[in-house]
Amino acid sequence: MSWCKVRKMVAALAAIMTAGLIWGCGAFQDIRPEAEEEADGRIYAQDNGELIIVGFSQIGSESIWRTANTNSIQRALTKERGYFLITDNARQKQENQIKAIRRYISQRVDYIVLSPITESGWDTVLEEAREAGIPVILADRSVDSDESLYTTWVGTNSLQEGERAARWLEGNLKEKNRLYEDINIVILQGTPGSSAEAGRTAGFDSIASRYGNWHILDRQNGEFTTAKGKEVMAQYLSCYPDIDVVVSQNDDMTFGAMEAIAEAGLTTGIGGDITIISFDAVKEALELVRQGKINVDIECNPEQGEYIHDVIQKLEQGSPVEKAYEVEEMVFTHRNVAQYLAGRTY
Ligand code: GYE
Repeated sequence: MSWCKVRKMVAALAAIMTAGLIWGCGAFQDIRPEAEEEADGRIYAQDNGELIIVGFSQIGSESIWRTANTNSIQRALTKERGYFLITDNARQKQENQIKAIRRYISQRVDYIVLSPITESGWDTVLEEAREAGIPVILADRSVDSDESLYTTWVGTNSLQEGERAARWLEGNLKEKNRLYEDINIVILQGTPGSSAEAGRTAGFDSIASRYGNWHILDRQNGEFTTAKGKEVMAQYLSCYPDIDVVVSQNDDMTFGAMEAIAEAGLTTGIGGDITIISFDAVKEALELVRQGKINVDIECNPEQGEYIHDVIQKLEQGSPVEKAYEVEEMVFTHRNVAQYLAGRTY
C-alpha cells in the first residue's frame, strides 16, 4: 500500500473521530406560514384556501451550491403561491432522508421533493410513497431505482459537465501545443455514489481515456466541502511532486485545494503552476475565474425551484409532465465570465 494511501487512512480515521465529536445539527428552519390545521388534519391558509403541502428532503448544507439550491426551492414554493413547504436537512445522511420521507408519508403531504445523496438505496421508501399515493419529484441528483417509483426528475446533466471539463482541457492543451505531452492530473471527487460524482467522473474519463499521456495520478473523495478538499489536496501535494492539473468536482473543494496549493508555495490558473478545472460556477468562484486563478468553471445550475413549481402546478391540473427536466448550464472562462458576473443570482 502506497505511503500516500497509508497517510490518507490515518487522516480519515482522525477525521471520523473528530466529526463524531462536533457534528452540528444544521437543520433548516421549517417554513411554517401562518397556517392552521383543521379537524380533518389538512393544513389551510388563514384565508381558508387549502395549501399544497410539500415535504422536501434536502441532502444538507455542505456547499454554497447546496444552499443556493435550497433557497431556489424555498423561493418558489411559497405560501403566497399556495404551498406549505416543510424542509428537512439530512446532514449528509441517507438514513435521515429516508426518515424524513417516512415522516412526510405519515403527515400525508401532497408531494415529496427529494434530492438523493446517493443513487442507490431508495427502492423501499419510494415504494412506500407510491403506496401512499404521494408523487415524488427528484431534485438535483438522481436515483438508480425504477423510474416508475418517481414522477419526474429536475436536475443537471453531470455526464455532460464531466465531458465539458475534458473538452476544455483538450482545447487548452492544444492552444499551448501540449496535447501530447505527459500531463499529471489529480481529481477531487464529490460524494462517492452520488449521480453528480458518477456523471462528472464518467464524463471526464470518457475523453481522458483517449489520451495515454494524460496521467490521472489519484482520485479521492473531497466530500464536496472546502475542508476536505484542502485536506486531500495537501495529501496530493505531499505525494506527487509534479501535478499539472486539478479537476475538482465542486467549487467548495476548489477553494480548499487552492488554499493548500498556496500554502505549498505554488500558484494556480492562467500562467500558474497548476491548472484548475472546477464545477458549479458559484459567484465566488467566477470571480476567481475573472482573476485568472481558476482556469475554467463548468456550471451546475442550482436554480431548480421554478421547474419544480411548474411540475406541481401541471400535476395539480391533471396535465402530463416529462420524466426529466434538465436546467440550462454554461462553461465559464476568463474569456466570457465578466459579462455574467453582475447578474449572478448565486
Ligand atoms: O456540485 C455540489 C453539491 O449535487 C450537483 O452537490 C450537486 C452537487 C454540487 O454539494 O456543490
